[in-house]
Amino acid sequence: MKIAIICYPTHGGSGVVATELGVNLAKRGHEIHFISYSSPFRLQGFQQNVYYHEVNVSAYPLFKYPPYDLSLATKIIEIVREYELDIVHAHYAIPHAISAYLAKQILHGKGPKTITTLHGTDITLVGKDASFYEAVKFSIENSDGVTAVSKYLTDRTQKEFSIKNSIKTIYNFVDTNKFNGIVSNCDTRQFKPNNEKLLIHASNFRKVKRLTDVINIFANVQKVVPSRLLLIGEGPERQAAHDLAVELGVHKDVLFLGTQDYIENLLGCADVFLLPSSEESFGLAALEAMSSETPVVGSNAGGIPEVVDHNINGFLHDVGDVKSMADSVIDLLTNDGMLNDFKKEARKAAVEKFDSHIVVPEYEKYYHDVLTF
Ligand code: GMT
Repeated sequence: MKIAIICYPTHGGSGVVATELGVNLAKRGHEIHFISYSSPFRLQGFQQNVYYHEVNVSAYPLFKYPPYDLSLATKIIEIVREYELDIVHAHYAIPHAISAYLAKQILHGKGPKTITTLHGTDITLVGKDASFYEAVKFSIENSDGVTAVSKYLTDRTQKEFSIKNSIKTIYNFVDTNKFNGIVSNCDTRQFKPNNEKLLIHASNFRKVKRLTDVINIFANVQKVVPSRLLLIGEGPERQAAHDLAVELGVHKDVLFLGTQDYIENLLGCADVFLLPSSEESFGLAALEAMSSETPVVGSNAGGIPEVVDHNINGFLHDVGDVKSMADSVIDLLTNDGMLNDFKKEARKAAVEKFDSHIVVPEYEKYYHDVLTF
């Protein structure tokens, strides 16, 4: 098949999933055309069967807000005409699904089928906003196929947007060969000079990630277990997290590593991954940690319980229950047998349920179903 993948190029989960999907489909012989405003960060080096097309947005002074969605629709039309695509797959509804719909209308419905994958905040936070709601609902109802990354997100979309067409749940996935927990190129001595235990968190540091809970959990753990905390990412809550770490006197053991392109080289260094989010459709970073043999302690919000099995490969507590989360981390870090069991179970779940070899063919099959419908 010839497939266009529309995505954000940044470090967020939706862009990661879209890029990994395209790369995996290309390896399986499909022709993949990424369309975005810059090259997706996980698209490194030349890849057979992969093309990248950049959307250029006009900066005419009249535009206070340059209309990216129109430029994207125009680019989709160009690529459809030039390469005779079968499928345009939009990742994240806003504005990608709307641009795909517009392109299809301009092509008089004769173009490729359009598929939208919902990733989370396009429904639960941004999409719910009154300024987007109707457009998101319309774009979902007018896609030829719609997928969501967890059952939770499927149900929530159907309920909150009163969507009548079916939404297929296709879980996010991980390359378990790449995220394999082998950390030979990870200088653990820099992170734990006195052989401390290591906690890790990776996100975009937005409010929804509850970064200050991460610091509070760590401060509680540190009272009992000599440990350090690695923070990967950048975002609006960074300063608040730093200030809290100073206030609690743990800042010397909190390492802000900034945004990292090769997170697989870090996740396996840690003993526990923290994910106390107030909202999470899936939690891709948690899955990448599990694949790296790092169990997860976090909240039971949204789709996280579909990824992390409480008391088997991690521990999940109510949002904001920092005390229970810290107690669970302490249990793991003070019981080597338990920690090893949880590490093995985390890896097993990633390999058996969420490996790219299992999930990517589900997308392939879904494409066939939509094309033959
Ligand atoms: O978590 C974010 O804020 C980034 C966001 C994105 O769209 O890039 O992540 C969402 O999509 C990921 C990939 O499907 C999911 O694993 C995340 O759980 C989801 N984030 C939220 O629902 C908050």
